[in-house]
Amino acid sequence: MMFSLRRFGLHGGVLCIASMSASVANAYSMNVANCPGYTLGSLVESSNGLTARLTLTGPGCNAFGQDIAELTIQVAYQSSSTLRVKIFDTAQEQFTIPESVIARPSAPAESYTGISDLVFNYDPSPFAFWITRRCEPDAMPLFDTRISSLPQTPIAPLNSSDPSTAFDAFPLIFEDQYLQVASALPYDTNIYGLGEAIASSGFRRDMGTNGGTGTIQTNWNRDIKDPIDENMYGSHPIYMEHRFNEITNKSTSSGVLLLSSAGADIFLQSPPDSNVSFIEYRMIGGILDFYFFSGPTPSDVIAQYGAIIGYPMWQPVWGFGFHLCRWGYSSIWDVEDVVARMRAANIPLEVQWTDIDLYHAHRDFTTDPVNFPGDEVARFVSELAANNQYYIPIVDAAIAVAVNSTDMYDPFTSGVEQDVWIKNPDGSLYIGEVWPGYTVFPDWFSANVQSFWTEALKNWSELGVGFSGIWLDMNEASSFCGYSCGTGANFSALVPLDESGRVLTAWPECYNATKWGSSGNMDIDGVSTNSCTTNSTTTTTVVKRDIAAGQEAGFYINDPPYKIHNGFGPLSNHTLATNATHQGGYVELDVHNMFGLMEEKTTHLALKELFPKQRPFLISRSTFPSSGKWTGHWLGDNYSKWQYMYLSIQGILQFQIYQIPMVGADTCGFYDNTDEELCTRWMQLSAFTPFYRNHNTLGAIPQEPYRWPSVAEASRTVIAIRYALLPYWYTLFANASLAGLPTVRALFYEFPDEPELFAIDRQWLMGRDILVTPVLTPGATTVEGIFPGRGGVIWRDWYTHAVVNATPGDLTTLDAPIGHINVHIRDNAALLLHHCPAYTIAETRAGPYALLVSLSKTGSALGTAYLDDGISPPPTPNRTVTFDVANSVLTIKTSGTYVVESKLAMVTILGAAGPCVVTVQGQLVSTWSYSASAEELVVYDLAIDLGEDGTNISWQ
Ligand code: MIG
Repeated sequence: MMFSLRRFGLHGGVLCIASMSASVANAYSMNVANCPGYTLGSLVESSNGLTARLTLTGPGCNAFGQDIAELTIQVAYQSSSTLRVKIFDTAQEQFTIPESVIARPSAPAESYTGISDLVFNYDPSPFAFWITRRCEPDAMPLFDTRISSLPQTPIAPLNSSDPSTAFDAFPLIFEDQYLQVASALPYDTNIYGLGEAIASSGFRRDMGTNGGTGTIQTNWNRDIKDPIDENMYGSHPIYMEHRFNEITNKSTSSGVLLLSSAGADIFLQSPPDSNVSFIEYRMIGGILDFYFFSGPTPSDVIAQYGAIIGYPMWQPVWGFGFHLCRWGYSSIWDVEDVVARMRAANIPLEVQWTDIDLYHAHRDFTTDPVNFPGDEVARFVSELAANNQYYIPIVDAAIAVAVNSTDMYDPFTSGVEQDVWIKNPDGSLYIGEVWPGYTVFPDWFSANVQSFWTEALKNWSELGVGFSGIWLDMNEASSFCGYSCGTGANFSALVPLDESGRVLTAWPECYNATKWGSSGNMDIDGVSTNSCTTNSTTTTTVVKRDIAAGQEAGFYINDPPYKIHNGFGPLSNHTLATNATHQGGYVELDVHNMFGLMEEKTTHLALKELFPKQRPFLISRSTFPSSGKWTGHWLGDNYSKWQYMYLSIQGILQFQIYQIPMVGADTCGFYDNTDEELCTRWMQLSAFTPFYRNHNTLGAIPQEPYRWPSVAEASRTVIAIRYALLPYWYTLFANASLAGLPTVRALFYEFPDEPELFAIDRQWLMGRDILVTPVLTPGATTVEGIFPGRGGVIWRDWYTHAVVNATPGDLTTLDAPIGHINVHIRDNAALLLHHCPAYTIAETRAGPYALLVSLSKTGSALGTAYLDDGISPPPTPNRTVTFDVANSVLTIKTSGTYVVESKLAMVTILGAAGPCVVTVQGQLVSTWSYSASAEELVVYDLAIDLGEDGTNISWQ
């Protein structure tokens, strides 16, 4: 902590109301070509790696800060798959993420030196390092900072008005306000991750090849309606590389985490006339703390990353139900009516949410006395609970400042007493502005914040707001005014913002409001008639700024010399200012990107304390590495556009890499009005994503799924499929929490040697076995999809069980009328299902199970199900059931202590030859049927106890 106190002392007296700018010109050279690099010395090897000194080789270049002369490098073999390279200033004055915020595994007891998959190699002077695979010492390294000595054509700026995107040299730079490191990569290799991003290039990041402009990924969390190719709510400096060898036709994946909360630009580029691509990190603070993961499969890389930052939290099983929300419910009775209409339409509703409409004067932890009176909210929530339904309210990050002495607002005043608010450098309260007017912000580093926050949630709950989970919003953190605009202000002069009169009039692409009116209704009962083409690409461009803008002498806390490509320009815009000050001597500049993470952790721990027998449920907007330990995530403020429905897929895939698997989009779209067809398709798509919530903005037409018959019908169908698949989802999530494995997978994760899959982001796999091919365009009655496995895999239709006649390695056209989403089952699979999907998850779970087996060409299948009570925080009694099919015999193995009440009632075997006899536990049974056309054997009226080991069913 001493490092940040230094800054506190140096800059503590400056209270910035407006952006400081242009005081000292030319304080820094802005030229990286003269940077001398470092020389390695004093190397000491240990059983787990090495430590050495890095000394600046010549006079500092002071490119965008002051060069730090003495560095320490520590190399540690963390496990056979994971290698850490940490380079920090020997004096330890630079900000370093405390273990209290992100705990990491301690050094292993055994030594992996000499046996680990990865090898650290280095040149002492100029110091450079590269990471190779032990078994492939001569292959191009996975990471290689010798790029500075590679012959390069200088790369012109990506944008001529923005010299900060020029690359003419790649020295290692370690300054107080600027760190730079670059690695060569194979030309046009496949890179995924580095978000949070909505990339116009798709899930696979743009390397600046094939006409692409390359990627500038900026990490500076901000509250912004889902932008394309700009920084947004969260920061995740982790990427996965999937490297394809064109000679062997084999692929291997690896991963790189640079664990830093500093504001950063990360570039992916390919110099013209060069045969390499590269990644360059430019960070405005912190240290270099790299973790390298050896894979070799994509799922391995993701799991290895999880082992470092922590596996995702266990979800309560009801979290997989359908969630409904909007901003703009007028009262609790309005919400109650929505719940009743869902039931009347027989569309399952598991969790009803409310937005800030609930609040009194937009203040957290209150209820509006007129429209959402506490006792009525309490009654509403208890009625939901009586029906096995749940309730989630929103919590905004900012807390209103009481406006005068008669204004009783306990969360603010008790927060003052307990000293939990973020401060200005002079120690006064930092006061920004959000929905309720002037606000303070919790300091998650403060000593009392945990007890304060737990108490606030507890009081709210006692007021009648009986929440089962919490929705965290505005935690980038969002503030609508510049700097501490409320310091010294007249508090009563700023009233809560009111947007209640807002009416949105924009529509999805191709919606014809003249023809169809302002209800979103269309003439599509069963068949889409809305044929048109969409080429509307809503793109936004980063405002490029000159790197020499706004200099200050010494340490520039308000305006760091290197200008990252923040979409809002100056770092303090629309958020807490970089000079906002935390307990422990931390400054916002260093910890900004962790505000959301720290709020998630605090809220999660509060919920655990309030409800010790229940798994917390959280959904949050701003995330950082390790957020998945505490929360799930929704993809933020998208638009009711076909384009954004497509883009939601890459978001869901990305967050699997980030170890936040519980993720989903605002279904039917948030901003602007949706329409019947888009909402139908989106309700279908999201049913096969982890977090399934329909959410809508203030002033847009209602979009609850009962509003249109076609949407209602499609929703009933897909929710029933989702609830049937719940044991499968649940097992995938258990494997995420136990071993870090991704729940949703890009196709190439399972078929890594098929390059035609590397850019596929219009389809995905649920786990290993379920392939989803949604319609993403209006007016469609068919959809094209690829069936991976190049003909070696049998894919069967979920609905008909028919084998797909797929074109190996290429697109196949499938029927997709409006009420239908294509779902296919992989072969060699055994899926435990709920036999009777019901209105709620509790009722569904109380019913019997079914087993769906899809045999391989050789008649085999294998599947596992993880079962527990779905509520209690692990460790809790659980059971693992394995279904193994070979030689026309299904054997069920089971272990664990959890008692499964529901019986297995039906077994369906796809791909079975027509049998003469069927036996259960060796006894002949007559309760079976066989369809030769579908090669489908169904054994019914079973009552198999999943707690009994060794049950078998055979057919001969
Ligand atoms: O400034 O609470 O992303 O889901 O409906 C907007 C109102 C604040 C932003 C969230 C959105 C939510 C909205 N919030």
